[in-house]
Amino acid sequence: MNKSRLPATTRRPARDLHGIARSLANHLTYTSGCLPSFATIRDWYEATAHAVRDRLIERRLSTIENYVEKDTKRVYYLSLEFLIGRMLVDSALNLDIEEPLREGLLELGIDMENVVESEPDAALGNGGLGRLAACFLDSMATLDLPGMGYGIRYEYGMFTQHIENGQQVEQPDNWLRYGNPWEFQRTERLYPVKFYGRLVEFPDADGQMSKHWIDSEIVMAMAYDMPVPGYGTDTVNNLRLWSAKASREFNLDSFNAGDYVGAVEEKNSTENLSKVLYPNDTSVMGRELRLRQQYFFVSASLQDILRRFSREHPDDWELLPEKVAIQLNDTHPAIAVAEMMHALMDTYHLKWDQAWKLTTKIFAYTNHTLMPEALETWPVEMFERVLPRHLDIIYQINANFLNDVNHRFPGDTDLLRRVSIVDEDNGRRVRMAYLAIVGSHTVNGVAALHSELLKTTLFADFNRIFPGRIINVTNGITPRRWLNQCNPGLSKLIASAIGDGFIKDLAQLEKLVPFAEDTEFRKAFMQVKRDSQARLSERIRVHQGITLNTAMLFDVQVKRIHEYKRQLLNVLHVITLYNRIRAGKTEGMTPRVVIFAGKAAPGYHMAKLIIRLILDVADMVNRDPAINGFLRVVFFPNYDVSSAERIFPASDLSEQISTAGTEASGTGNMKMALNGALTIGTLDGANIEIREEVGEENMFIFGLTTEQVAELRAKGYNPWQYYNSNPELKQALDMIAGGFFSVGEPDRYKTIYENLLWNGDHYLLLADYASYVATQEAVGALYRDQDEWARRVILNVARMGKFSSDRTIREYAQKIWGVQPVPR
Ligand code: 26Q
Repeated sequence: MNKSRLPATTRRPARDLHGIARSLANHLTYTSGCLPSFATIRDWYEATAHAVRDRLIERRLSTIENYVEKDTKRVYYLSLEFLIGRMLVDSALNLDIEEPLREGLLELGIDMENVVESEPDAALGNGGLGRLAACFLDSMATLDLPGMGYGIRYEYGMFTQHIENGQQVEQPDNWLRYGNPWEFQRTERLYPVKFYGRLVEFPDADGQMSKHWIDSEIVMAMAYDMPVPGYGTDTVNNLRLWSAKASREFNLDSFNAGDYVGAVEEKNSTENLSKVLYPNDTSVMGRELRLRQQYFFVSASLQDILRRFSREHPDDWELLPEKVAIQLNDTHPAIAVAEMMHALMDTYHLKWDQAWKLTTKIFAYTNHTLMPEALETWPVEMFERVLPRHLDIIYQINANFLNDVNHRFPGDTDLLRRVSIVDEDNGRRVRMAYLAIVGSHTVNGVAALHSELLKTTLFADFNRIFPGRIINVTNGITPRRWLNQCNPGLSKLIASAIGDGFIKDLAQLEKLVPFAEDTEFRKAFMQVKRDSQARLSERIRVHQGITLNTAMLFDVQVKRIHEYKRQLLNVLHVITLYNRIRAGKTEGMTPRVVIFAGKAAPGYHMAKLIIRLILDVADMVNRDPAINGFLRVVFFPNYDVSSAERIFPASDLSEQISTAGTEASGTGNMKMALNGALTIGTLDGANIEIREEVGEENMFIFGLTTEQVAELRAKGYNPWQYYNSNPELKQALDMIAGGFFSVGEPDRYKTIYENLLWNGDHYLLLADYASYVATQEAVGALYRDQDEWARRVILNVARMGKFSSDRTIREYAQKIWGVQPVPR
């Protein structure tokens, strides 16, 4: 390896106020090309981002140098989603230049707040899974781990949500419209990715028969790099996103044939590959373009990984698993198992057995859902057309696997049928989760309950076949973005009590426990909360014309809209409060504002109908002065990372009310508790572990447990029984069904009513209703004792240390990847 040192003339750009102010002015002139007097806020954003970026580059280069020099094992996190949000403040804080930046801008007459708000929110993800990937990148860099993310540079991220006529309307998210100052285009990092064509078999030079994939179409993958700075360290890792470019040869064919327009059209259709992020939508599952996106980024990433490895360790393939660990973020990149075999055998000419041994030492797979309808499968017919070589490899993997199983469990033909990677019962489909399990050394769930359920239900057969392969690594969140950055007031208050070590070592929050007994500290804490609520309220007043009062309890449910998450149960509670207020039963009632936010997948009709109902109920409640002293309802549109950063610090009550056994982990639950909310929740996902940490007396748990859910379903659940025996529940449901909230269109919510009563109420809302409403009363009662409320909130914050993604990433590093920190 010839070492490529930084040129001696390279100087670290200054980080003091003076140096930064100069840098801002320079970039305004030489990068944005404009005079201060004519500069728009976007010009200032561009100049500011470049000033920060300059201070990342040198660290990025020395990080690369460090990894190469020490010949370290690398971790590659393959994910179709990285929900990174805005980068400016995050980078500035991680580099410790936020203050001089703010001052420098002020000297130039610019309020940094406005600059920050003009950055588009990079929404290259749907929700929890994508945000988890972004938190993991932050933690890997902060822990000096040689980790790298690989994904797609979608031209359009998650759609933006608008509310028109009381309904969700989707608009494309053209986040790259004005360019992206954080990315580095790598025009030389270009790989061909093949699609379609056919397989033929003929002998190689050495006379061995081998498979050849011919007549394929080629799309080029071009790399774009985004720096990922760690906090309080010089490490800057990399997120490499692939963009599709039409290949030159491919165009030439058509040009030569004289079809100019056709050639350009074709170019367009290939470049469509990286055009848009798919929403998490069962109705679009099985789309060919999605399979092609998956293969596109997997193939480019593996080519890149293997090129890096073979450059550093020519021909030493046995070393591969000691230098490379690859994490599959759900099954979305699971085709990587077959692609690794394809690359090792067809490009690097390894034999099957050696290639397979290496492959299964490299991959690990994280599962994020138990819901059978969310598991990815592809029709064999489509697979064969798009990726003929890979289907062939999968058949061989499956044959070897089933053969092993048959030897170990002789005669159990039903077992073979159940675990086959190719599902032969539902019109022949490739089961990507099974491919991922068979091709990985470790499979993990994302919370203790979830991993347990994987072992006993969804993957029980595999747990028997591969004992010990399935483990748990509970999710976490990065305290940099989700405390220090989004809640500077709270962060400073905590630091004034225990120092600022918690930002890098969240377990230190434990030192706050004694402060829960300190009246002054409680007051200061609640004042910080009020300030955040005032900030959020101002936003809501300006954009929605709804005025809030920070003395109210801020009751918050923000997350994707999904039936299993039970936003409808929350609505039933809201309607119940409404009815009590109308009936004058307000004695002892705590005024509250119920805030919802979340996107519904465009093809998920029930989810969209739920949004519509929330908006209709909100309208009725907010308009009525007799009601709105006690109750207000807000639907905050276009929930994204940036709005989450505003909402979490303002929340008093965190709604985590999924049917037990359905939410794999949840991470919003962690974000709200860390920002000083108490949780009302079921014993589901990570709620269980949060309760273990904060103590059951400091959390509001209600509803059926996973076991009780199973029992109730087994004995035959009858929603009518709850309807008929609970007058408040009956009244609320009858109002929905009777058009009370949809005057002029009484049938608008008929399907909701039907689902809950006639179609079996799959998520058991009615069964949990009474317990939920009673628990909400206890919440309201406690809130009236502000001092005691504050005490419990502080205890919650103090005991959230476990849920730092730093802890999560340390566990991945030890239990799965076998990598160690590589500080400079
Ligand atoms: C599938 C097929 C076609 C198109 C899109 C998809 C798709 C996209 C995104 C399927 C699923 C997702 C995202 C799932 C997700 O966010 N799951 C959440 O992951 C979190 C992190 O582990 C958990 O905390 C949540 O409980 C889980 O719901």
